Amino acid sequence: MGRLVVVSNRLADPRKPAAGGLAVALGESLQRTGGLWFGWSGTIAQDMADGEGHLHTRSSGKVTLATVDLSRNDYETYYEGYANSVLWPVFHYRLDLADFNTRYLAGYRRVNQLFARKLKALLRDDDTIWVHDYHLIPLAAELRALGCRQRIGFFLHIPLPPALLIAAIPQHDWLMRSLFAYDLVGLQSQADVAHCIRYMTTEAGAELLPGQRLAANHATVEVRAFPIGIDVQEFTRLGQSPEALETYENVCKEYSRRQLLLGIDRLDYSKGIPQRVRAFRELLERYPDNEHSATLLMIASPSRDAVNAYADLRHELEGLCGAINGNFGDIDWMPVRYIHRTVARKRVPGLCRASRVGLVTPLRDGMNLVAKEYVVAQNPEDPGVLVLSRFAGAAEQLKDALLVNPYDAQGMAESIQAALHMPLQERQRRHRSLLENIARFDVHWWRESFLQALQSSATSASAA
Ligand code: ADQ
Repeated sequence: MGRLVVVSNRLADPRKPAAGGLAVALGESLQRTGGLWFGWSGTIAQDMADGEGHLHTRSSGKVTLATVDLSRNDYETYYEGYANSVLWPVFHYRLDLADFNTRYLAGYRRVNQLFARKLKALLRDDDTIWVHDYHLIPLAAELRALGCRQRIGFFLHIPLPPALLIAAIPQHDWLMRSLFAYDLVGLQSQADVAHCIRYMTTEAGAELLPGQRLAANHATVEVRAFPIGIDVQEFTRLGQSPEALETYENVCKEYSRRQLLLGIDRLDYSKGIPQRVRAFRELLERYPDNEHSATLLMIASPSRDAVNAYADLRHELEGLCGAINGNFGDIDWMPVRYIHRTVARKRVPGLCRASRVGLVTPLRDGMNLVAKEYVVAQNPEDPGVLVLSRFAGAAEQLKDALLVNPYDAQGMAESIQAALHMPLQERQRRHRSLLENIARFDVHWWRESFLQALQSSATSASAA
């Protein structure tokens, strides 16, 4: 394999200490091949015309980081608009929250064309290109239109919904057909793959060939599931850091008379946070033995504040938490502790380990890495219990979690009660089995299996 080129909306310097598992894993392949990571700089240039994008390059070890700026209009239409007000809600099954403004599509196409133009100038013939996520679905098609023949793979980090939901997007035909410009399309789960195949065969007139390859318009593309994992060793090391140990001890001391339930997410409507709080209220109502004991610690990091649906969510959550504390709380017991902030990454393992129950209950999620982090952070001798939404991609792998339906407050309350009373032996058995799966299918497995499949994909797009 020649150089690896990674393209994503935002990039992270893989050598910075704050880099997460994904950045580190991609960084390893980039270092090995002297690769290039390309994306948006994060800067909105005030006086720039649309689609101009000044290119910045810098080195981090053997890796080149190349970024472009966006104009304010491009940022609003491509990023806030088409990516986060059309694709994000629809792909998370929320047609009600989608805003199909035609200006957004123009911005999305313009920025994908800008990325293609800027990237093409940096490419070598034997590069392998790996494009990430919903911001850049048509990027390969734009690169092919400029004459690029390199192998190009795509990985979608969010779910792919059923065909009829995709069909609600006014430009779905153009959007989904652009996937045929890739050699390989990677999705998080088998359910997503089934949705993709169904869409392509019913809506795009594609033929399903052996080896999960789809053919249409003289092009073929392979579609496969590559469930993303975490860097188990890195997260275990993080759990031994002074910050993680200090957090663990402080939280254990602070809540020594309580049973702690932890929710940690980006504040996003896909994460099912209000539904989780309602299930917790149901728990307190139905099972009074939890009074003065069960305490829900919810840490939600600020996210996409400028998009309206997110401000509504914030208000709903503040009202719900306030009402529970008012109705159920006592002078010495606040049932819900809601914190609207990002905690330092090194504190996450300590928080997970100190919690008796990990509540990971999204309404829909591509994978959900918090579920895996929670399991890895546990003490194997006395592990906490993972309560996991069956609608997270992770549920396909983590069958020994307590799987719940986040829309069913009563059912969820029953599962939380079961988690709080689960005998030690059962907790240990479930934890062992979950950990085995998470360690086997870690982020390195994910990266290697995707890149190997991309190398061996023999489709028409790069061979034409
Ligand atoms: P996200 O929706 O961002 O990612 P997720 O997989 O849950 O979601 O990962 C979030 C990461 O941020 C975790 O590492 C977690 O520890 C951290 N985090 C979350 N809230 C935090 C907080 N308040 N403070 C500190 N850290 C916090 C998208 C898709 C997912 C998919 C990933 C990876 O939506 O479905 O799993 O990409 O492909």
